[in-house]
Amino acid sequence: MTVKIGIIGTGMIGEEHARRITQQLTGGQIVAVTDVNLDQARAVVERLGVEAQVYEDGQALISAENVDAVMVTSWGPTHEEYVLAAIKAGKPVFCEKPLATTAEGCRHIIDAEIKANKRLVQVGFMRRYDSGYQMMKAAIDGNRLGEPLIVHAAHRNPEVPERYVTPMAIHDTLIHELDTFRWLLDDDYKSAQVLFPRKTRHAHSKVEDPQIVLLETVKGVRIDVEVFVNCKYGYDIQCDVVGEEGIARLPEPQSLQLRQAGQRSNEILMDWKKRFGEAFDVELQAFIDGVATGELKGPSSWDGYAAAIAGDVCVQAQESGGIEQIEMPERPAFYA
Ligand code: NAI
Ligand code: NAD
Ligand code: ISE
Repeated sequence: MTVKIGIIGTGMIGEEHARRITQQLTGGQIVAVTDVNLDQARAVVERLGVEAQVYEDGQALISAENVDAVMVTSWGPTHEEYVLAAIKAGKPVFCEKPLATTAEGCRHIIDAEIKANKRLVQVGFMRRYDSGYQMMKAAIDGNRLGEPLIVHAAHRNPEVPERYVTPMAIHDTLIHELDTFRWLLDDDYKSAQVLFPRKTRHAHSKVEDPQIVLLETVKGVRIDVEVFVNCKYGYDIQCDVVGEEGIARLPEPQSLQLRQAGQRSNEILMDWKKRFGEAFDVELQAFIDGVATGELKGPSSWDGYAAAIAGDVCVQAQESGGIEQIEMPERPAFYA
């Protein structure tokens, strides 16, 4: 079966995902696209050389008869509306992170999916498909470190645009760590605090940068994450899990070591596209296969909701400066 896919939002990642499905992956075909900027949607269809219809808006695309599955890759604030519409139409939907920009928005999606009585949503938390994180998870689950006690992590981007403001360090950036550590440690969060070190001169006026997020989990693991989105030197994702009997470190992306002109050096990547390229491939192939077999297995709406609850509390902690408690509701049996 070829899964016929419609893409809402043909910006940077929408185009990347469409290219992957068309040129690299198997079993999927882009048959429909839309974007608030219709010229951009047309340009992507042309650049990829696909036979896809350009729809006036997301709602029209979702209702199109030949669209089997939907991918939402538009701006975060638009995700909730499109995911709800796809669920209403009974169509599987891959939604880029965040599932919705608030926990309340995610809750609406959970309620709709439970009402539909079928798992229809996969959230774009691609780090779960990264081979490095998978090796770390296997080491933790195989008890090779003993019980995890501490996590030290960093999420660094070279720079961000003017529209990126202080809370986006949580909703747009830390959201990946918020999902990753729940999955990696098989745990949930209990409290959060955000500290603001001295601000870099490279950050514009509306973003505090860097930030340090301190999290505590239900099992008592302490996590520190440096979010530094104007670090200039590269796109750099770091993670160490300290256990009772050992430490697991996230592998660096493979790169050539050069000895030249009196120096030994390795390239550092400059953006997320290359760093998580293979993870995006595996993630989207899993979505296509899940649609084809009628069984989606990747990160669920519940994972999107859990990350959003913790994210909302981190934003409160940014504002209060204090330690804020994170209350996770009980997981419905539907998401067991
Ligand atoms: P972008 O700004 O390049 O693309 C977004 C596109 O959505 C634009 O073309 C815009 O015109 C379109 N759009 C906005 N509102 C729309 C609407 N209501 N209907 C149709 N189209 C609409 O943004 P980018 O970087 O591609 O990010 C898109 C999403 O992907 C975001 O949710 C972002 O968080 C996520 N993302 C995830 C990454 C990951 O590592 N998983 C990496 C980069 C982005
Ligand atoms: P982008 O700005 O390049 O693209 C967003 C696109 O959405 C634009 O083309 C915009 O015109 C379109 N759009 C906005 N509102 C729309 C609407 N109502 N209907 C249809 N289209 C609409 O952004 P991006 O970098 O591609 O990010 C898009 C999403 O992907 C975001 O949610 C972002 O968080 C996520 N993202 C995830 C990763 C990741 O690592 N998983 C990386 C980048 C972006
Ligand atoms: C972007 O939207 C992503 O999702 C990237 O993975 C992340 O590293 C970056 O900080 C975000 O802006």
